[in-house]
Order: sequence, then structure tokens, then C-alpha cells
Amino acid sequence: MFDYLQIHPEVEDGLMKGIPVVALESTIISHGMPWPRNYETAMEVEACVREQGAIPATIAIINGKCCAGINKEQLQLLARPGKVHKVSVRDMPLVLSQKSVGATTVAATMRIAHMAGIRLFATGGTGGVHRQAQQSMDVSADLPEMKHCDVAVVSAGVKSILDIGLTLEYLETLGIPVLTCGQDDFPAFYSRKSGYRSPFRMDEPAAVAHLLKTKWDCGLQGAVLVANPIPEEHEIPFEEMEQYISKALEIATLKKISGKEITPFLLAFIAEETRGRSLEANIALVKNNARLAAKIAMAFHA
Ligand code: PSU
Ligand code: MN
Repeated sequence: MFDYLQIHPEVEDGLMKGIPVVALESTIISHGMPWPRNYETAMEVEACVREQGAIPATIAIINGKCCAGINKEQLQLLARPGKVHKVSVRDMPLVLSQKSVGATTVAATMRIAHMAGIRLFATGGTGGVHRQAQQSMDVSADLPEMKHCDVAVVSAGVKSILDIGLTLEYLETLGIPVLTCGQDDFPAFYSRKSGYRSPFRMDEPAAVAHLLKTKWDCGLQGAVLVANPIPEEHEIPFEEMEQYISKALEIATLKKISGKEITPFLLAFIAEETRGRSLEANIALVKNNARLAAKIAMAFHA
């Protein structure tokens, strides 16, 4: 396994000395945002982690290695338009063996963070159970992967392009604790409220860190999902988002878009429909999540 893992020297040094490290995903850079905002955002997100005293480790697959921590040139390679694969766990062996460039989803990022011994991971939104999954069976590999990785995932909840209720059910089945910070409702990415109550609420980073230690110390393997609502000033109301989302889903059905293409298609369509407002919201919430993940990481290592 270690032949395929390349830990950036700063990250490795941090892990050895017990300095908190926060993993960051790269699909959001390559397939979730347009150039050059994606590159600028990735740099700003890393800076948010550093401001709290932690080390950022952006994760991707480059030149046959699972990289935990990358340099600016590698970040540019992922951000510039070009042939970058969207890599979930299924795609890892292919992209590794062909030595092509891969941006990792939540599932693959979690797995690589787990391999490297990184316990905290910040993203925008995780994948989940899609609407109409009863027919399509479209459930993101992000969910089952949570069973295998001892990593806490900080996200702004899940978008209502998914079925939020079914996603929470699936997480319960997997035995994944879901905590929301600062409110009782589970958040819906662009919107603070989803209409679904969060299974647990935990407001203090130190309390979350204590829960993580407790879970892993007593041998309960797997992830914890920490939901962090988007800051109020960047929120787009749920009802308003719902219009764009229904339209996006209708067009995706008409165009017969499926499989790994569906999430990037919906994200790009919604960004266009909202004339960039959704992109600004997305950037704000990712930074907010990076800060919270770093705070939890600091408390975890205190
Ligand atoms: N949801 C978002 N933004 C994203 C993604 C999901 O709100 O950028 C990306 C993440 O990388 C996530 C992936 O892991 O899409 C899930 O894709 P799929 O549904 O194909 O598993
Ligand atoms: Mn899918």
C-alpha cells in the first residue's frame, strides 16, 4: 500500500510531531468549480486551515501515487481545464495503474486520508442517496465508504439534488454518527435548513473532538459526519434552490445523464441558473468547513 502513497514532507512531519492535519478533496476543484476561481478557492481553503494552526493536505492522484498534500504546480494541474478524472474508490486502481491525473471525491479522499492517518477532512457537500434512487439505485460511494475510514468529514450537509431523508436513513444503517453544529436542523448545503432534524447536535469543536476519540478508542470503526450550516449571509433559501434543482434534474433526465456525470452536471447547471450566486455560496461554505475542521483537529490533538 505504501508504494502507492506519497505524503507531502510538511504533512508527514506534522503527522509525526502530532501537529493537526486537515485533508481536503480535489473533485470540488476539478469538477465542482470553474477555472480560475477553483484554483484561487483551493489556495484560500488551505489558508483557512493554516490560520487555525493546522496543516492542509489536499488529496489527489498524480503520477501513479495517492498524494496526501500537493504543491502549487500540482494544484494548478488539477484546476486547469484538461483531462482530469473524477476518482471515486472504484476508479482508484485504474487511474493509479495508468498514471493519469485524478481528482478525488469524498469517498476516495477519505480512503487516502485514512491510509495516511489523517483524521479530519473538510469538503463542501458529500454525495448521498439520489432522488428516485428506488429506481436508479444511484447511491454515492461516499456513503458506504464511510464504514471503512476512521475520518471525520466536515460538510455543509447535502444538497437537495439528493434525497436528504433517504441519505440520513442510509447513514443510520451504516452506523455513522451525524452531528450538526449550531442548530437542530440538518443543513442542505446552500440553505441552513433542510426540514430534517439532525440526529445529533454538537456546537463545540472540543466536544466533537472528544466524541471522535471516544468512538475510535472503543473500536467503533468508520467515519463521523459533521454538518456545518452555511453562514447566514451567504445562504440561498431552500424554496428558491428547489426551483433550480427541479429544473436541473428534469434536464438531466431528458439528456439521459447518469453515473458519475450526474453530480458535476447538476452543479454546473445550477451555477449557471443562479448566475454564479451558487458558486459564491459554495466557496463561502467550503472555507467555513475548512475552519471548523481545523478547529476540531486542534482540539483532537490538544
Ligand atoms: N456534492 C456537492 N459538491 C461536490 C460533490 C458533491 O455538493 O463537489 C462532489 C464530491 O466530490 C462528492 C462527489 O464526493 O461529488 C459525489 O459524486 P457521486 O455522486 O458521483 O458519488
Ligand atoms: Mn452516483
